[in-house]
Amino acid sequence: MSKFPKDFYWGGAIAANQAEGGYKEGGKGLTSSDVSTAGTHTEPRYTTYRMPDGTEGKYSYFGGKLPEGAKKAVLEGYYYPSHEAIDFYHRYKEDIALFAEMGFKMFRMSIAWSRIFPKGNEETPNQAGLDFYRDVFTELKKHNIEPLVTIQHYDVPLYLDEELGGWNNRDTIALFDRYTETIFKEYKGLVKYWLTFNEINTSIMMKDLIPNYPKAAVAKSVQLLHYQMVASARAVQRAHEIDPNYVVGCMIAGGPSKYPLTCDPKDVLYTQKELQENTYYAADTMIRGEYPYYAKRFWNEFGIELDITEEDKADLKAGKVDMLTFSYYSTSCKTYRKDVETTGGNFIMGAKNPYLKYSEWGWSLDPDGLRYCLNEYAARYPGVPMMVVENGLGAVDKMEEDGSIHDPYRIEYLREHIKAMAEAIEDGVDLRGYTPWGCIDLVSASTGEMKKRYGFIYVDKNNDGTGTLNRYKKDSFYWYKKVIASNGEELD
Ligand code: BGP
Repeated sequence: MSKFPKDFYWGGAIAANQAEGGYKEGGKGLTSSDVSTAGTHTEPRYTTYRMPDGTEGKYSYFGGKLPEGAKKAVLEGYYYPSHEAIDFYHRYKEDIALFAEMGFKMFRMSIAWSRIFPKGNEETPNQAGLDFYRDVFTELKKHNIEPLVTIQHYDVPLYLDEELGGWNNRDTIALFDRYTETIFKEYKGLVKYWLTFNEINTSIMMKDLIPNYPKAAVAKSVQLLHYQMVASARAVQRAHEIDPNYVVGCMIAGGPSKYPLTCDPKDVLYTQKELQENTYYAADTMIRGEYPYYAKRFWNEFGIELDITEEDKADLKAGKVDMLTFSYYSTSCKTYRKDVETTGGNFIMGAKNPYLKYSEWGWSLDPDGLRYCLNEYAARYPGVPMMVVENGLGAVDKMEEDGSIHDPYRIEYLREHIKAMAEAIEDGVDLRGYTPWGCIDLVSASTGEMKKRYGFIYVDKNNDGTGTLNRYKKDSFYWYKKVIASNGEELD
């Protein structure tokens, strides 16, 4: 007997800026990703810019800064992976047919805000953008695949970001409201499940990622997060007004996926504090409708005077999310000591865990950690359903001469994580869906590479942008098809 509920949502996930391409088509405005170059595991991605006198340059988010007066710009001579990505914009029918062949019940994707409002502040939406997503949702419906739609997956219209202050400006809440109202009305009947912001907690995590991150920058990201959480709470209310059947979730980067490096109580307390600030702070607020008890001390330590109004508080209360979703790739270890070996990893860098193996990109492989996270979340938020909306192994795949791709390492990774979810369900966790990341190969968010592949479907495209863009089924494609058909029972 399968441990998964019979209507469990098996599927996969992508995001607009990493898959669509067509970056200037259908009236789309530029976004922050469109000015971001490709990097590698060791070389950062750069944002390119132009000075008023025409001088051109680039800077990296890690340590660099946009010079005074510069404007982010697409420049000649650079390669920008988002411009074509995997061309989902033109090939979505073929891709959705492949997802359907695997038996997908759910497909997580995002809407690019700049397709709907190219600059972010227009009075009326861009029809071609609305039509594009209508076509995609209609195609999904034809195949009985339920969309799970992320409203902002990292990507904001560049104009909004640069000229209007982006999420540092309270006024963006109203622009987001216009955007969400538009799409909630437009896609009523086609979409049921929404996620407001992808990995909303990542802005706050920067303080532990970048060495000597200035206090003022922490204050800025805490304020930005506040505006986003208010915007999210308004979106939840808006969604329920427009269609009471809408289910709106938050999306948190990682679970409580941090272990104390040692049993030194100092490490334990250090880890607890990190979890509170980086993970629970956002989840608690969005799920419980108010800031948690430890928020005040956190604000004080960083000298933060939060701009929060009575209306904000009322919105947070009235706009509690309906479900909790999160990404889970790996775990890390935390210690207050500075003299330990650290590891890479997507926003979870930390001390190396001697009990775990690591991927080529330095991410730990820890299926037990997923069961642990699901249980921790379930205990903290009783009655709140969950979905794991990102999980997977970024790896280099090799296509054989006959077009086959053997990816046993990916199958093994996913198998172990599915087993962990089954255990968690047996533990009593209310888990409703699983959409592994990059179900079709796409551009890596952290490095901009193509060779860091997650998919069941191989896309013939290289790091430098060459390739036919043809799609091929990997071994994991056939394997996942069996997993879905057996509702998670047949895992070999
Ligand atoms: C998450 C992002 C995704 C995705 C994933 C994998 O943080 O939500 O957009 O890209 O990580 O990361 P990467 O692409 O860097 O391997």
